[in-house]
Amino acid sequence: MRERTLGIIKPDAVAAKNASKIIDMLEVNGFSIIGMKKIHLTKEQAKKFYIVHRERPFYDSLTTFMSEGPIIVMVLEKENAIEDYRKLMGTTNPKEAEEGTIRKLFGTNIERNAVHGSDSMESANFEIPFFFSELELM
Ligand code: FUP
Repeated sequence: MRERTLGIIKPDAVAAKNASKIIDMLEVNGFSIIGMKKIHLTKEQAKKFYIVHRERPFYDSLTTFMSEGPIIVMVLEKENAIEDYRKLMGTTNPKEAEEGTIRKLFGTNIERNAVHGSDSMESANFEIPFFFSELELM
């Protein structure tokens, strides 16, 4: 089934000028970029985006990191996009990620791990409209 997922190039990867390499990997792997923009989240916006993690010990540090500099948010479309993009990203901790994955190539540690991707249809249905209005995706 053709699906949409939300991808984010995080502040570490944007600052390191790895965004174009990551976008290239997405295109080579068959993802269509339906929407894309560069934004700088406030801490409050980052807290809203990661609200599911509010009870976790890393919530404060994660949301400070996600608001430290600009990010690139993208709606990606392809057959099986959610699962396939998770595979292309690699595990949360870049040190454990498979060779050739985005996090293995561009991540630094479990927090500064270069990219985000929706982990389920339910997450995608929250995350896509968080950043994109219906009009932007027409
Ligand atoms: P993922 O879906 O792979 O992005 O991972 P999670 O949803 O488990 O975590 C969301 C983000 O929280 C990760 F991308 C990085 C951050 N995190 C930490 O900083 N420390 C942790 O121990 C776990 C996650």
